[in-house]
Amino acid sequence: MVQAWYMDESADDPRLPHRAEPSRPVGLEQLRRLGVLYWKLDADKYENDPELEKIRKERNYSWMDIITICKDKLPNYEEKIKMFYEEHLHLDDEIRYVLDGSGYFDVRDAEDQWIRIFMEKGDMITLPAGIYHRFTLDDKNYVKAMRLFVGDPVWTAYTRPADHLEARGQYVRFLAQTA
Ligand code: KMT
Ligand code: NI
Repeated sequence: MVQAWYMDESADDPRLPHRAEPSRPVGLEQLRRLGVLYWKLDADKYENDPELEKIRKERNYSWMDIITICKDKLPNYEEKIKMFYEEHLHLDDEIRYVLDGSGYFDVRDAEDQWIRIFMEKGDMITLPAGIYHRFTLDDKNYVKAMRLFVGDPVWTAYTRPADHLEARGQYVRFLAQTA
């Protein structure tokens, strides 16, 4: 199942796990209350997978591409890695399906604490519009992921603070409702 936990406060290398001690694991239900959706799929079948097709159809994830994040394959690697790890939000859902390798998505909970979600081959996630989040590779420095989108992709990231945006206001109201 999903591997997620509250982070420690250490300013050490972000690519380390940063598990709080004593450990505070986070489950699917807690993620769901933050609007974060998670699926486990068979990534070996991603090119022809009825389960993936069902999710895409039900949630209108019509657009997709595949990104490989590693030093030798991603243009402007250092700059992009830095941007991914800056706390930000988007006006639309961020949907990722890890096909190979691994990394961490960090999301803020309702009390503004960081939850770290370990994403490896077969893990698919949707981060809701308006949630503050960030991404980092782990110590293996490699991930290949499908990026999905409802309609035509908009990649604009709004660095925190972005509380004036309507997408943020909507998300904060969603949090209050599910609390
Ligand atoms: C993003 O927007 O943070 C990315 O696309 C990088 C992570 S993809 C596993
Ligand atoms: Ni993002």
